[in-house]
Amino acid sequence: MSSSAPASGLEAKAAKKLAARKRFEDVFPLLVEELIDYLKSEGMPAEAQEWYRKNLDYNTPGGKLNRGLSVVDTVDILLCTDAGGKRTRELSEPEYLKAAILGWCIELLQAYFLVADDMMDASLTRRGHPCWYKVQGVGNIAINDSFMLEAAIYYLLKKHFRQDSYYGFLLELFHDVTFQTELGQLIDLITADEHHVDLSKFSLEKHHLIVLYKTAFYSFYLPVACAMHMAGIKDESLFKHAAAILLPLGEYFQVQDDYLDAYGNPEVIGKIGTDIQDNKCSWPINVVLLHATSEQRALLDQHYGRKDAASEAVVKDIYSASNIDIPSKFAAYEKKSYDEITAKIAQVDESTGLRRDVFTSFLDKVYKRTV
Ligand code: DMA
Ligand code: MG
Ligand code: MG
Ligand code: MG
Repeated sequence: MSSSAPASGLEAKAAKKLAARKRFEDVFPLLVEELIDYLKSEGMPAEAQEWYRKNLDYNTPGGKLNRGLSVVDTVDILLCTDAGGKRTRELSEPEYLKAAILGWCIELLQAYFLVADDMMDASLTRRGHPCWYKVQGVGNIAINDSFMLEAAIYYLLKKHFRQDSYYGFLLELFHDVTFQTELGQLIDLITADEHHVDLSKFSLEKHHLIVLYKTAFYSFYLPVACAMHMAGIKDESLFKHAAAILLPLGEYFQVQDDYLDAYGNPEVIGKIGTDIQDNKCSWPINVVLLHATSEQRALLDQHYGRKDAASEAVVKDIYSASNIDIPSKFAAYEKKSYDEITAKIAQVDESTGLRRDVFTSFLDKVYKRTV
């Protein structure tokens, strides 16, 4: 296949995106070697080295890499564009490498959470493959494997950032955000009692708290805050300002995740939804509860949170019933969130060192996603 026509702007943009992703992906194997070398230096047997390599390779790359790539993109925007958005220089190779390592540390944090999350949620697939704990011979060893994914973060931070003035800030940030995420997972799990379904415990307020803590801090604030530290930003108020935009963006992202759990195509999202059977306080059920008739409510009380496909189907039928119509309510929510976040971004004062592009590029990565 050949074409003499010049690549359209869109094609050129897609090619650039693909190249950026490839450059980022190419850093990961170097980090795996550093981690395996550490095991070697500690005299760990070949079997342990191979196990850790497989854990790292199976669970870390292979996702959308939005979080990791956002660190690189943000460092690039902060260091290489002026107020107004004009490019002034390119990142040096060492600068790129450091940004990419920070990005991979966030992907490792994500891998750590997901390995554990899939066990706790009794999920079957992740990124189109069996969940790690479901892999032959892994089982409960996945618990320790999740800890070892987390440990990789601090090994790499120490190795590559110990000499930097902001090393302490990075450590504090990763620790704080991990704690916040674990708080979110805790309330997600205890609101989803497997043996006692009580829909009156759910509300959109509770949902807001769950998603803010379990997703927004680590997925949206953390990548940008890491990049801001690397770019030398010290002013606390700028971190607060960034959070005021990124946390609502993170909430929007988790509402998408909740919606896709019921309405996404498993072939595309790479995972089979479990929220209804798991009795989760997810976005669709909370919206449904606001609009259900008493007959629908009785059916929901009877079928939500039951571990069988027939009950799940009854619940999904109610989600799509004409008086409820979750897909159109979601579309409205999506538009409203986009408009609100865009308005917040427009208020960023670029003379402070922040850049609107940091936020628009993150928003563009997730707006109207189907994956
Ligand atoms: C994800 O919540 C949150 C963390 C911290 C992994 P979730 O269980 O809805 O995620 P998923 O749908 O990917 O299993
Ligand atoms: Mg889950
Ligand atoms: Mg979960
Ligand atoms: Mg989910």
